[in-house]
Amino acid sequence: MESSIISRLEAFATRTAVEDASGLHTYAELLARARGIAVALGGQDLNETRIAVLTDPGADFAAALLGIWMVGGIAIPLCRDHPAPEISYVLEDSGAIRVIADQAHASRFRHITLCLEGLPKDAPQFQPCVVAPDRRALMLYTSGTTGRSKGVVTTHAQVEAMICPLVSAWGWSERDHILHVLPLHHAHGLVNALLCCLWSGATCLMLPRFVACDVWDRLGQVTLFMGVPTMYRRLLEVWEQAGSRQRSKWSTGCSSVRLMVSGSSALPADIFVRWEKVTGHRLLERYGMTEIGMALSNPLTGERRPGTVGVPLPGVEVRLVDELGQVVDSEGQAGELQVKSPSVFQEYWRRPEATEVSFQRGWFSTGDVATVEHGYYRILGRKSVDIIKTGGYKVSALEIENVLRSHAAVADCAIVGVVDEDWGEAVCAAVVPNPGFTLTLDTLRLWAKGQLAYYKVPTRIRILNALPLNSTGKVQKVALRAAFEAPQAR
Ligand code: MLC
Ligand code: AMP
Repeated sequence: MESSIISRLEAFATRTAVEDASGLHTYAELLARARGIAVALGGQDLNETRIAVLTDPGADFAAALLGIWMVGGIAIPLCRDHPAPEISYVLEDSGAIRVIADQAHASRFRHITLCLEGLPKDAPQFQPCVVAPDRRALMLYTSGTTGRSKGVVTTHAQVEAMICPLVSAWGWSERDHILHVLPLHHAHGLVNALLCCLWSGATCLMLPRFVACDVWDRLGQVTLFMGVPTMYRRLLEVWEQAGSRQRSKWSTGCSSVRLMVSGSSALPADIFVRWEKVTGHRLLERYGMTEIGMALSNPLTGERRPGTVGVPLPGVEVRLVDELGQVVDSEGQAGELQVKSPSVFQEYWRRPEATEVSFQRGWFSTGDVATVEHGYYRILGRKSVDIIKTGGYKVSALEIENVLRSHAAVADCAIVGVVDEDWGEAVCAAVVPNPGFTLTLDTLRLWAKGQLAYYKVPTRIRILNALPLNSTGKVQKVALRAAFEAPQAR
């Protein structure tokens, strides 16, 4: 049996799959393009060879993904905004042998790039390879508490298990039309928005990037929208700055939308309230993770409770455990959230120890602390201070520290996530300079921009003579964070 997403898509042939900067693309055209790519990749079973994808958002991206799956490869979506060191790391760590790229990005890694521009638009004779559901399909890179980011590997069956509960819980159908402005190298944009859409035979309107005014202008044409809280905050700011006619046009446009979803980091209560006032929509907040797909969601019909992430999705088991590993079952008591579900990932790529320690007798430990209140889950925060969520992106404090320490002027440093209205948390650095060096925020940020993804570059840097240590010699990150958060530090 070929991958079931591919056989599903065949049934939607004449419908519009993707609308992007180059126009409308039917499902038949998407599949034809994918066949052309599959043949360019050799047309034979690649047996889980890793193939990266680097394109602007649009039909090319979807076709590349499907083309890789047609020949049994593992797809690794890359982020076009990442600097060369980040991309090289992913390519090396994954052992990718090819990067499928569009014209805009093809020159970045010339020797292994397969440029979409020159590929045939179809290969009608080609038949997709038979790929068993338990074969690896996808690798998404995500940060953890240690070292550099890890490749989260999911099989075809697991990808399908991520898609199906969302399709049923959120009522996706062929009639849906989603406005897509999320990055494609993460679960939110890739699975929840793009793959759920294609699985349903719906239409995906993909904008080149998130620009608040463009989103407002397009909301009137769609039925679904998904974003991270930073996006909703930006949208509200733009609306509040607009004139009254513009405001009323934008607000009225939202009446065509049937569902607006927020996730990837905590949705502040004020955004929920302001969004409802401006659009009439009560945002549906849900909770998920690259390793597990989505686990908890407020209901499509029924009460959406602000500040909570709802109840387990179909097929997902969830429990809370205390520090001794005991299951917490009393109302309001906090515990680490653990998940068991067919959508839980297979492994961290080539890191068996990391994979093993993340499971407790079949339950995946998320590292998030939660409570249950009247049946709805509330996320309280992370167990580790070294994981930061900024603009919906997860970043590792230790990874940034390691990079900053490689700068000649930096003797030592500590990274903390500091509460921030715009980003949820902002990446902040305390830096101890090497004697004889002068460090400024601007020079260090400029240098870091060449090394790290833009959302990992510290927004605020404090120069200290020494880092505050506790009695065991560990950096007092909680105190450091509090110092950044103090009103006089802003
Ligand atoms: C961008 N900048 C930041 C930053 N992000 N600065 C500090 N902290 C951050 N997090 C900087 C840029 O480098 C730029 O700097 C300046 O801010 C303005 O950039 P912008 O263009 O206004 O911001 P933008 O790049 O548009 O980013 C905002 C955003 C983006 C919200 C669109 O963060 C985003 O796409 N977030 C989505 C993340 C996501 O999809 N997460 C899902 C993970 S999966 P300068 O100096 O150049 O001006 C997951 C599972 C689940 O979590 O549950 O979903
Ligand atoms: P990632 O590793 O990028 O997939 O990010 C997953 C993490 O995002 C989770 O472990 C949570 O910490 C966070 N997250 C996702 N959705 C929510 C939400 N609705 N509220 C709070 N945190 C969230």
